[in-house]
Amino acid sequence: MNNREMYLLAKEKYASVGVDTEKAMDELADIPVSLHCWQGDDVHGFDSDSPLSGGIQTTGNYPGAARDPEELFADIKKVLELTPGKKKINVHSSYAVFDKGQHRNRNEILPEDFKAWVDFAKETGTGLDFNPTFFGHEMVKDGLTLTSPDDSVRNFWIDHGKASVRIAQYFAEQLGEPCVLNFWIGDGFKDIPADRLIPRLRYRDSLEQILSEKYDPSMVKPCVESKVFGIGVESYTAGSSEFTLSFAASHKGVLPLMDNGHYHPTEVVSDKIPALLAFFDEIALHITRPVRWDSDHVVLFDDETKEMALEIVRNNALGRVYMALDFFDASINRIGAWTVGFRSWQKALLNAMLMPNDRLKALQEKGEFGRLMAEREEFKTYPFGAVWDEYLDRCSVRSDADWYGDVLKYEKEVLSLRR
Ligand SMILES: [Mn+2]
Repeated sequence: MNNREMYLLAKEKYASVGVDTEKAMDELADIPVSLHCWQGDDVHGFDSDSPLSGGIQTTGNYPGAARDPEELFADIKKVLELTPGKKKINVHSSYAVFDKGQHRNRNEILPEDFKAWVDFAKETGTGLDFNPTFFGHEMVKDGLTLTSPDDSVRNFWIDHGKASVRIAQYFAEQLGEPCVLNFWIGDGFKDIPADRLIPRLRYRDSLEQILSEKYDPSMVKPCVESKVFGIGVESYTAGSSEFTLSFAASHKGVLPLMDNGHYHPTEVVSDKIPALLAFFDEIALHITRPVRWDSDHVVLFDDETKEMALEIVRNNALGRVYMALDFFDASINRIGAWTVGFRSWQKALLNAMLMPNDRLKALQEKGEFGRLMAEREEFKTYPFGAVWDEYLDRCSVRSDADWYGDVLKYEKEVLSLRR
């Protein structure tokens, strides 16, 4: 039986419980998901030789990492080929593409330093999101940026933030779609602080100064991303969950961004999504896979990933949640890592759309919990795979399990030549 025949049977099976597979595929193909540029080169970027800081770390030294913009663009194109659905590219400011012989420090970067990304987005039909880069730079002093007691340090980073607002505005204008502008800093302390409040007050003031820069709030979506701890900042993180959530709640138009690697290992972001939807018009996510800590493993089609997608889909919040991937694995082929992660989130969204969510919600409302459990277990084994394959076929993306053969071919012909 071919994919099409399998799909037609699956379509009927789903229709029998009130699920419209055609509607699900149409809807999924139209929802942008942001693909992070930093999986391709282990978060190195192009603007600085400083080692990573801010408590994040890549592990592994698989050959073939992109070394310059041309290589990174080529690699991203390969990923676009192997993944279904609508995409944006998530760019960090450390990925500025300067003209030959040109260099600008992060406090002075200009929209034109990102024109290559705009051209790339136009060429590939993708959108763009933006992130100021508050790490991996010599002006990170004692691990601090926007919370630094040293005014020259703090002002440098405030200027970086303002420059980033202007770049996000430029992206949105050029591409005619909203640009998510995410603020994350790794500021914190290795050991027990003597004052937990002062750095947070400085962080708050820094963000307020940055966001006083002019932008169109319908097109630029500033977010604040929290974190629980990082390597070397185990005792205190200024931008904790309570800090960023309170900042977003008290500053109109600012969105909270939850990265599901940035919480204690027993907390789940799936449960936090509806909690925030009860208060915020829009929220943002970084989708990753934490293994015991913020390890940024490749996203899989696992239970928590499915549950996060379900919370968005069954609450009709696809138009309210900005979704971006955030992981970096340097121990395996990076194109494969990117592709598996992107496909996994697409699978999770499709899976959520194929659940008879209204029927299950009604059982909960009626208190029929035994039946709810029984039915949910049955739907888990419905022919999801047949719809997934049909979706890939319609998106002109390889639906056979050997798509990894394309990755290996690219490794042999392109990546292995990078030495
Ligand atoms: Mn993140």
